[in-house]
Amino acid sequence: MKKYSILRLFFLLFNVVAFAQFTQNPLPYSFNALEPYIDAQTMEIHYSKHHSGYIKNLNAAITGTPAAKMTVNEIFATVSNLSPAIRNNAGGHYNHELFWSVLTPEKNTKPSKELEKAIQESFTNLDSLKVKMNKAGAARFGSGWAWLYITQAGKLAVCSTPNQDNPLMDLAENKGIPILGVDVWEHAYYLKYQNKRADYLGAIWNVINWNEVSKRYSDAIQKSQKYNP
Ligand code: MN3
Repeated sequence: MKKYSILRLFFLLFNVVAFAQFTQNPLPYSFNALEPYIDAQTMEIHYSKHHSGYIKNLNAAITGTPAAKMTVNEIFATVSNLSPAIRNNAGGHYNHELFWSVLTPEKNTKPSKELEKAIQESFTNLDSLKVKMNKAGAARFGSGWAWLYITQAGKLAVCSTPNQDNPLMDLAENKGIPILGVDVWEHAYYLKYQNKRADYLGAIWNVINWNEVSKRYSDAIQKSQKYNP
């Protein structure tokens, strides 16, 4: 009986190691931390239902396929050859991990000197960047994302993607490394803002974590310099 239990435990652990590919990081703040700009109920449903749903569906979609052994970046690099379920749910997982990290209840975070310089080069100033991001988010028909990303030429740019696509995907129209993403699916704002997506886009700048965006900028620039010496 005891031997049976040990075998059973081993089998269970094997299953966990072999099949639980992707997991959800804890939210770095409480559900109500971004009030009044993003309400607690939206955050709770968004994190606990939508994001966790993408992870569950992603793990189901990769099981028994070559993608089960890939990192999320490897999945994006070959996503045009993978199933729509893997594309949608890998994007859904990655995009939300990025989204939670670039939001914060901390007030007055600012772009680093390095990022500020890049913003001035590409957009003149931070306000023009916000206008451009808000336009990209408002113009996205249906569901999708607005992105601040680093192009393959190493410049900052703004784009939008449909559904759960992102600039890391091999099939993206605008390819690069995203450093700030704004979710414009209705589930991200509807409870508080209803049909007023532009109001949500205007409010979200109050809770952007510029420390994290600056860190992502610096990491991505170092990476792109490695590829383009
Ligand atoms: Mn979402």
